[in-house]
Formats: sequence, C-alpha cells, structure tokens
Amino acid sequence: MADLPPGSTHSRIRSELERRITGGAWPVGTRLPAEPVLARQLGVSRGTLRRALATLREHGLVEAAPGRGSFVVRTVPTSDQRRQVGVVVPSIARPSGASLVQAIEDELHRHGYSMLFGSSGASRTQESGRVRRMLENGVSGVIAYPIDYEPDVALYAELKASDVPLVFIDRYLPGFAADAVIPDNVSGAYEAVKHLADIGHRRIGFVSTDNLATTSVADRLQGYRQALEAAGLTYDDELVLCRIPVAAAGWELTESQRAENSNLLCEFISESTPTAVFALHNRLAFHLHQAVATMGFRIPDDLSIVAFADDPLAQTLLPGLTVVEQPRDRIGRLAAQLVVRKIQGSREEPARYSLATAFLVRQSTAPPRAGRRGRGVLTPPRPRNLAAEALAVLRANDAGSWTKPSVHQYPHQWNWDSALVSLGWASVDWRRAVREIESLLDAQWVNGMLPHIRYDPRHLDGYFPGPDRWPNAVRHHAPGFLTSGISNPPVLVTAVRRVAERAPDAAGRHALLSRTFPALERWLHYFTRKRQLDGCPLVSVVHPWETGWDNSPRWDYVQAAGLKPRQPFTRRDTEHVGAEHRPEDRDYDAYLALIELLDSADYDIRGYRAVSPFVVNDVFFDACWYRAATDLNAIAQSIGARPPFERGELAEFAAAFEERHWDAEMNCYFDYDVIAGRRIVVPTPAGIAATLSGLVPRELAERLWTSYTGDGPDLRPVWTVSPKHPAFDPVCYWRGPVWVHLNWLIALGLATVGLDDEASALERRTIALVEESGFSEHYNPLNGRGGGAPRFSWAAALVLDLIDRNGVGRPVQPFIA
Ligand code: 2M8
Repeated sequence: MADLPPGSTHSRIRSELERRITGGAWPVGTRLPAEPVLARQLGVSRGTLRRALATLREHGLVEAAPGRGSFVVRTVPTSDQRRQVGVVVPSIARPSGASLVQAIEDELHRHGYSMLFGSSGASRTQESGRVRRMLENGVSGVIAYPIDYEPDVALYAELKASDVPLVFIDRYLPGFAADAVIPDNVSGAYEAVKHLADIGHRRIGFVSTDNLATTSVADRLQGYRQALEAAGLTYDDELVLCRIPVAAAGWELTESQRAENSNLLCEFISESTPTAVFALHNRLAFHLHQAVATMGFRIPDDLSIVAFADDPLAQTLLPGLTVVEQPRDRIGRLAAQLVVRKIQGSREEPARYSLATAFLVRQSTAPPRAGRRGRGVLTPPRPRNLAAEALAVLRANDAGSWTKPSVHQYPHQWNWDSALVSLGWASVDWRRAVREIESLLDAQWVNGMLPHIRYDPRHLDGYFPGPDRWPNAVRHHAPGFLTSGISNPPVLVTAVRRVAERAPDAAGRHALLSRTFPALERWLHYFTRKRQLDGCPLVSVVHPWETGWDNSPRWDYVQAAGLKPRQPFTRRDTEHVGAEHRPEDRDYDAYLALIELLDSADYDIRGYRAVSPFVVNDVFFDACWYRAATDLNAIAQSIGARPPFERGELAEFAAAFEERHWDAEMNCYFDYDVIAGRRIVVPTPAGIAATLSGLVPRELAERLWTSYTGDGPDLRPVWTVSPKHPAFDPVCYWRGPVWVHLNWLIALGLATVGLDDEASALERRTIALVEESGFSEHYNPLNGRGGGAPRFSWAAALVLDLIDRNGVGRPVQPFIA
C-alpha cells in the first residue's frame, strides 16, 4: 500500500490522490486507474475511494466521463478552493519570527486556511521572488513582514492592484494604504524611557540599528524623544547610536561582526557616558551587555539597560532584562483574521492596528549611583578596561593572519603597522603574533625588499592606489602576491626580537627566531646593497610613503616641485576621513608621479635617482635600520648563527649617520636630501627618534628632548612638528598630530639612551591620551581630540603592550647593550 499521509482514511486517500495530481505524477489528461484497481492499490474500500474522488471533483481536479472512467482535468485547484494564505517574514530562524508565524498559522487553521510560508532574508529580490511564487501557487491572500531598508513597494502595489488581500505585520510602509498590525512602538518606547527618567537617569542613550527609515525603528526613536521631552531632558545626538547594520544585530554573528559591535558599543558607552540605555530590541541589549562586561561594567550598577523585546531567547541569556513586551501572539492572530475577512469579501477600509505593549520591570534597571560613569558625577568613575577595549579593536581589524590598520581607511596589510601590531597580539595570543610576522615576511621580494603594502585582493576597490599603480612590482616577487614597490622603516626586526622574548617557552622562541632570521637578514641587506648611493652606507629612501611620515613638512620641497603623474587618478582616502586630516591634492600628485618614475626605473635606485627629485637619507629610517641591525646581530647570537653585520660595517654606518644627519649649527639631527646634497632643516621628533639607534649619547638626547618638548609645555606629546614651525597643523596627519606608535618608539629611544624617567612619563601620557580619546589614528596635541581613521590597530596594539608590561611606570626594555 502507498505511504499515506495521516488523518481520516478518506482524507488521507484524497491527499494522496491530490499529491499525485499536483506533484505531476498524473498530468492533465491522465485516466485514473479503474476504481477496483485503485482501491486495491491504496488498500481501501471502494466506498472510501469514491468519497475521496468526489472531493477531488468538487475541487475541479478530476472529471468523470460516463462509461470511460475519471480523468485529470487540472493540476492546480482554483484559489478560492485552495484556501491558502502566503506568509512572508525575513527569517524563520529568528525566535521572534517563529512565534509570530506560529500564531498566524494557528489562527488561519481555525478559519479553515493553511499557510504557505516564505522567508525573504534581507533581500528585495528574495522578498518579491517568494511572494510571486506564492501567487503562482494560488494563495488567496498575503501577510507580509517587509524587509529592512528598502522593501519592494512596487510588488505590494501590484498585489493591491490585483485585489489580493494584504496585511503587513510589525511595520508598515509609510504612505501605502494597507492593513498593518504592529506593536505600539511609540508608547512602548515612551514608557521604557520614562521609567529610566523616573528613577533618576539624566543621560539616557538610545542604541539602534541603522535602518532608521523602517517604521518600527523610527517610531521607537520618536517614543524615546517624547519621553525625554516629557521628563524635561534635552535630546542629544551624542547619546544616540544608530550605526549598527541590521545584519550585525542578530544572534548569529561572525567573530568580526561581534568584535566590531563590541567596539562600537564600548566606544559609545565610554565616550557618550550614558547612565542608562534604551536598546531597540533585546538582541542589541544582549550585545551591549556583553560589550560593557568587557569594560568591567556591571548591570545595573554601572549602566541600566531596557529593551524592546522581540524574542524570548534573551530572557534566558540575559536574566532580569527590563523589557517592553510585544504582543506577538495577538499581532499574528489579528493579522490572520484580517486577511481571512478580506478573502471572504469584506470591504473594510485599510487600517493600522497598534496593539498595546506591556512593560515589565526586572533587574537590569536601577537608579543611577553616585560614582558611576555618567557626566557630572561626584566620585571618580571606575577605570575603564582599556586592555579589553584595545583587544576588541584588534579583533575587529583582524583579517586572519594579519591586521588591517583600520577597517575602512586601510584595508590591506601595511609593513610597519603589522610589525608593531604583532607586539599587541603577543601580549594576548602569542601564536597570532607569530602569524602576523610570518604573513608579512611571505610577501618578500626576490631581492630581499619587504614591501610597504601587501594588498588583499578582496579589497582592491577600497583603497587607492592599488597594485595596478606598481605594474612592474609583479616581476619582483613570488606569483600570487600583490604588493607595492617601496618598503618601510624596518621596525619589524625589533618587533620580532620583542615578540620572541614573550614566547611561552625556549623552543617556541628559538623556532620563531630561526625561521624569521634569514628573511630579516635579506631585508636589512637589501637596504645596504640595493639602496646605497655614492658610497654612502645610509639608506636611500625613495618615497615619502616609504618613510611612513607621508606629508611631513620634511618632504614639502618635493610637493613644491609641482610633480604631476601621467595617469589621471581619483583619491579614495577622503571618503572615510575628513580632508582636513589628510594630505593635499598636490601631495598626492607628487606621490603618484614618484611611483611612476620608480616603476619605470624598475625599482633600480640608480635609474630612479637619474630622473627623480626625491631621494633622501631619512634620519628616522636610518636610526631604525641601525637599531634593526644590532637587534638582528643579537638574534643571530641567540640562535647560534653568525651575526650578519660586522663591527666595521656598523661603524661606517654610524660615522655616516653623524656626518649627514647631525647639524652642529641647529644642534639637532635632520634628514639629508641626496639629490640636492643638503640637510632638510625642519624640526620634528624624527631627530629625537635618532636615539633609537643607540648612537646618541645620553646628555645629548636629554638636551634634544628638553628642547623639543619645551616648545609646547601645555601640549600633549609628542607633536610631529614643532608648534613654533609655520607648517605646524594640529589636525593634519603628519604635520603636527601625536601618534601612539611614534610615542612608543620615541619612549623606546629614550630608554635606549638611559632616559628611563622621560620614557615612562611619555608612556603614561600616551595611555592617558588613549583613555581620553579612544584608539585613533592620531591626536590633536592642543586638545587631545582623536583624528584620522578610528579604531586604529597600532594604537590598540601598543597600548596592550604598555599595559601588559605594566608599562604605566615601567619603561620599554631597550635591549641594545
Ligand atoms: C599612512 O600611509 C598610507 C600610505 O602608505 C596612506 O596614507 O594611504 C601612513 O600614516 C603610514 O605611516 C601608515 O603605515 C599607513 C597605514 O597606517 O597610513
């Protein structure tokens, strides 16, 4: 006997026959087997079979031709016979969606209807695809939960035009006349925020996803505003965070979405200092709860949270959440009743039904306590968990085996960024630090050069210039890589040495050092073999980007030469960061023109020098090289290899360093313009960073430091151009702002020459700056405000390093003997 569906015998037989017809086994025109044969096949009596066939005839699927038997005449029942309603919601996987659908299905069933279900995901195409398929399948009406952002209004207009009964749930489409059953979002939010104000909160935040045009979100925001107003509080943009994408506000998040959320939420809480937050829904409340826990906050002691509840799961995850409860069951049932009424011919005008919510006070809200983090509190706030915040930044920027400097502005791997970032990873996850280093070394050129950018092929659209601007670079590295054609200050060697110091055991340390040593050696030798000119052992640097101090006034003379590239270009760097923080167009003209010259010379220093106005001995770069060489010698010793740099070679380098960089008249170290054969006399901390080399005597270093910092006694150190210099600009990139990584390197330099107190004071002030303004690309030395790209990796990594060494107070260990 056939495998029959459950139910009474005759209805099971009817369903089975219907399945054969609608499923295509018996197409139109098929003559059904004779009754006795079919009854035997199905294992039922002829009476039962006849009753089932009668229903099929009623539904218009089968017709009897007297004397010839029964024939299939159509394969789809007419819509009024089918009694089906289509229900489309974004996802059945969301617990909230499931309970709504359950209520709808129950109610439809009560009225003799079944449900055809579709899930629209977050896509308009999927939304209309699902609804259209339902219509083809003959549904008599549709209940829709429109998607976020841009629902398919045209689709719903078509339904209306074809008189298909339509009811929206959860949200409505503004200006579109259709029935909608929603929770009373305005009053619900109002009640929640009023509760917070009633118990004494004055800084009440609103945390939401970024789909502000969706009516449920807009209405909750309106309720929030109205409650503030009723409580005599002023609406403050700073307290409203509406930047979380819908896709990043669910339960099932990727590790990087989770980290990005946590980052955003921590930043919001620490910068906007609310004492209470109203969350758009309880998934966001949950993420917020998790994020503030990493900052050492307790709910409700340090922060009260109330949420609009749209799914029951949060109650188990976040016990005691004070919520606005949605009447999900009533919403589902009313929507089903309305659609059935319309199907059955009711001509009622479309209306919006706002169903009352309930407010449940549990344990996540309490009056604000003196001493909590809000503004204007009397006792000092609980110290923030800077290390956890720093780690969240690193995690958000983590690309797997390397770290983006900042997600949007710099989506590739940068050489000296990655080197310094490995120090942050080393304090939390040593193996991850090793991966960072190895991934950087993987992109090494055949001649030993380690490029300043290793491009991520997935993000070529996100950054300019891409690899196409360095066309000849492909001839120099292993296939499969995309890189720039210049290098960066070789801080990696010093970083490797420090990361190795933190290895969990001697074997791990030895393995890291011996694996990386050959590549590091080839890189440092590349500078002395392929980048020396005129017999001078110093490094010939070929591009401002190679120095890492892109638009430092040290290089203004090149930009002033008015270079123009041959190929036109469009900058992308001001898309995410204000133009006032970035170089000017004429700087970019020079950058691109220099790249063209270098690439045409196939990256050969002599060929390039013949055509380019820019070849320098950068004092900072040379100091880093010298330090790297001595660090590499120490590494060699520790793994039993021959130190690659002999005393004589180092002495020659040191002599040239003194000769070219020391300016007796100005009493400072400066860069050297190799083309013009002159020193570039612009006072920047590059001269102080010369201490990194270990070549600067302590007294001289002290004088340099006192004199440079004396230029701005009230400023936050270390400004990248002296405030007394006409080029000083407190917000523009390398023309004045403070950089965490540079402070870290300068502190290392100061400690190297024995200025331990100065080094640790600088480290303390660096941590204070980050505590004050977050993990920015750079900071205004006048007021400490962050600038450039946000959530910056090396700022986070080096703060982790400082905290990990209890660096607040303890200087970097200088290593150099
Ligand atoms: C900045 O430079 C890049 C070009 O390399 C840019 O502006 O697009 C500099 O601050 C550089 O030192 C840094 O390594 C890089 C990534 O953080 O950004």
